[in-house]
Amino acid sequence: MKVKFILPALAEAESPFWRPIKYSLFPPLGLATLAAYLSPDDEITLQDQHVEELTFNDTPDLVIIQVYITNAYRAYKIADHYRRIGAYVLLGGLHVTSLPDEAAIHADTIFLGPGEETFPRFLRDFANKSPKKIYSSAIRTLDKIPPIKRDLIKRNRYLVPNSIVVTRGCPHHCNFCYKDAFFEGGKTFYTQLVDDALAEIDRLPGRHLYFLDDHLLGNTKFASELFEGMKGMNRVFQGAATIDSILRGNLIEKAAEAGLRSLFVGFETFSPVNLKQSNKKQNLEKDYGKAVNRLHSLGIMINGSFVFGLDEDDSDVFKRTVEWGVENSITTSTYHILTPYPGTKLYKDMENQNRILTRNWDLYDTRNVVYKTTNLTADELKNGYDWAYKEFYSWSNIIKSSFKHDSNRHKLKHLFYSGGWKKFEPVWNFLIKTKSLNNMLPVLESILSKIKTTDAQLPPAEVKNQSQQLFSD
Ligand code: B12
Ligand code: SF4
Repeated sequence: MKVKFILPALAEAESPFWRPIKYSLFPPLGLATLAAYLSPDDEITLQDQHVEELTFNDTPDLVIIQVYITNAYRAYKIADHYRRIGAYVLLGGLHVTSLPDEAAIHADTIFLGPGEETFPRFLRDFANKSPKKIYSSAIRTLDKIPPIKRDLIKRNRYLVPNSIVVTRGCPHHCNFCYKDAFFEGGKTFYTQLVDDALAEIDRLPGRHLYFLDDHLLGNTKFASELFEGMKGMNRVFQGAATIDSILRGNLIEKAAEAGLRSLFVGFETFSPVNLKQSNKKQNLEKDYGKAVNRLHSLGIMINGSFVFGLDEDDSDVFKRTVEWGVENSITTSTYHILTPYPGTKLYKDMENQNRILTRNWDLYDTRNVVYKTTNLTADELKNGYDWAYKEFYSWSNIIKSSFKHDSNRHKLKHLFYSGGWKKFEPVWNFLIKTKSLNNMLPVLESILSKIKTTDAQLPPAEVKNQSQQLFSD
């Protein structure tokens, strides 16, 4: 059987805001996970429109498309094309789970929730010529899942080919998050067996890993054993976790020992009213500064996530948030305009209050205001958001923020990581065009290498040597 997997690109791919590098980071892990359930006799192709042109002159028997909210319209068009030429088309992923009726019009079969149990079930039914219209995931386990079919991934097109997920979901329930909607009808947080996770890590070449788990520290026992097993594997890795998990116990030290060098942290807002409204209990009454200091003392860089437009936000929120980030040496900041994704509690609340302004899903990219605001006007919110990005990533703030670290090596790492990410677009574009992005991996690994305590407070001449070393060791 000829099987084609497609990850369509989001609408933004055709806009002036398109940053090719942002979408050349991670390969389509979800699709490569599903491909592992096919038979060795199947002829499989996988195309990711973020990094390659899709071909439409083929005639696959089965087409499998992953639908995010911001690629939904494009996904539907691609699905319509393949159905017209007689292929059997499957749609699944977050957006299909949130809005099954919308997606069903464009598919032969749709899938709700994760695919590890439903996709093999479908394959059996398909072989028996009795596929159903809808498969809904009820059994949630990652035990005995086959190894991801990574040979389908064109590694040289991605900056971070070694992405990995060892858990699914998250133990928390923030009301703007997709997670409860996607995992409805079963467990909303579960992990792989530690040995299976370690085996998957072992299969990945090089040193660098990026854990895409929503909350890598979410299950203390699992994470502890994982980090214990990773000691001595000589890895450097990045991941995501919540404030409370950074402050609690000594899990974060274990993570650092295993190779954690940069962490995505959902600070989101400084306002307790906003936190309560978002059901973000894990951040309430937590000392953000203390969490930051703890990470820095372990040599871990921080990617802070912040949301603008929650009901208590006023016109000062942008300045306050950027200043805090710079003062606290946050390496990279990801700002979002609050976005009510269909299926979330936030969406339901806003719908009940008649606050949803548009259902054009292309605009649900966290860069546009799609709902009626309260304290801020829509223009203030959009302009403040644009200003915050510009201001945080101004050279003066990057330098100021980098030089607040105690250790000279940390100063340099911060400078290269943050400056490199936002200020060298032509270099990234060149690497993407020449399909040589993965040549940057050793540089990234070097920037993420360990900060030794002896690196602190080196004299200026040493700082220069260190900067040369960053790109050579
Ligand atoms: C990596 C990632 C990205 C990457 C690229 C995605 C890629 N190459 O796969 C980048 C950086 C490009 C990205 C960008 C954005 N992202 Co993003 N991203 C993620 C992240 C962290 C991991 C995705 C992942 O690999 N998961 C692991 C794999 C195994 O799971 P999976 O992909 O969901 O696939 C499983 C199921 O969905 C299902 N499945 C999927 N498709 C199909 C199809 C069929 C037929 C079947 C049977 C099953 C099936 O089976 C798979 C196995 O269980 C998720 C958070 C998360 N933990 O999922 C956010 C997430 C998907 N991103 C999100 C957002 C908001 C964005 C942005 C809009 C942010 C922005 N402001 O720019 C953009 C736009 C993305 C787009 N393309 O439209 C939201 C999506 C919300 C929504 N309702 O759509 C998420 C959920 C984060 C969050 N908590 O809000 N993202
Ligand atoms: S902590 Fe993060 S992943 Fe978990 S529910 Fe909240 S926003 Fe979603």
